[in-house]
Amino acid sequence: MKITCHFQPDSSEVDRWIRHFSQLLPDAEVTRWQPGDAPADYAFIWNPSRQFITEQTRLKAMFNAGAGVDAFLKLGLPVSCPLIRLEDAGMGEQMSDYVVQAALHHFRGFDRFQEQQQAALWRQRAPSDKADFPVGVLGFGVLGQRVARDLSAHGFAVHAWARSDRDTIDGIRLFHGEHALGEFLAATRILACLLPLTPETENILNRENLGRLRRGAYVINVARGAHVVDDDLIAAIDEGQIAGATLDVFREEPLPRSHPFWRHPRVRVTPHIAAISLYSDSVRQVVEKIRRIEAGLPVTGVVDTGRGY
Ligand code: NDP
Ligand code: OXD
Repeated sequence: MKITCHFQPDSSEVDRWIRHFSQLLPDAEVTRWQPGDAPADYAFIWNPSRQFITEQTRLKAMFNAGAGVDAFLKLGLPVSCPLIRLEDAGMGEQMSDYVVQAALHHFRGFDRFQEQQQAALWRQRAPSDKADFPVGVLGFGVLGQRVARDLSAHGFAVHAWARSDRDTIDGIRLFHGEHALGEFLAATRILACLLPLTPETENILNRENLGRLRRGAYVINVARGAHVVDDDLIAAIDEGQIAGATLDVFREEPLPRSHPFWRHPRVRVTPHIAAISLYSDSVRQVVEKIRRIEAGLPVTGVVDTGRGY
């Protein structure tokens, strides 16, 4: 079996992925793709080049080295075999830690305590009630569900928004579809975005939708930068409609040094680290799926390219 690995931009990371694949599949030939290479059976990719797609015509599947496939689909390349994304693979726990800390940070008023420390000001605050801070999770997929459950376990009242109709799960009220977005937002005081980036979800955190949240709501975006209209978010924070934001993802990454998010006192910025693809967990998942495909069994995580996730 031949597995080819191709990342753009090319990086030394590829060697580490190759080592992990070789450990789990010692009989497989695992290589870094070079133009003109013979066809492989499987590909492990991030942002592949057009030449790669044109040349690798005999793939049984392409595995995306992350959960989100927006970067791949944006390339507009023809896809003639299943495109399979990572499902959790160790990202769920990281994502949950990130969102729970951001929600608690806001709920417990730690931003204010940080400001007080800068002024050497000792001032206690009466505790808030979690019942007054309902959390809305945009996207109730692999990661959204994990985050929603863990927020709920921390005592928050949690509701979520997805595309397809489902009942309440584990006490989490579910809204679905465009028509229910307004009701979902109106019920939300802390918003966590875990949507895939698709034509329907791009710019979803715009002036209108931010204005539909409860006044003083807090925004956590760990999905993709293009979900947020940056100027609208800054305006909503400056007007007091939004209390602040924790942002892990941006339209342009790295976030340009001149971007106002860096210096805004109510915005916390992290460099796209909410959930990192872990070598061993990811490769174990991919190898398990390769074994299933070889055995003629179905696999999960196959991207619906028409739907965009
Ligand atoms: P999933 O595909 O499992 O879940 C996507 C969820 O979004 C589903 O519940 C889906 O609804 C919902 N959804 C999609 N389109 C719409 C729509 N138009 N309206 C309402 N709901 C919609 O994705 P994951 O949970 O695995 O990952 C989510 C995203 O997180 C990734 O796409 C990626 O962008 C981001 N990510 C960020 C990382 C980081 O480090 N910052 C790390 C990993 C991922 P339904 O259930 O009905 O299909
Ligand atoms: C992903 C990411 O999509 O790291 O996996 O953003």
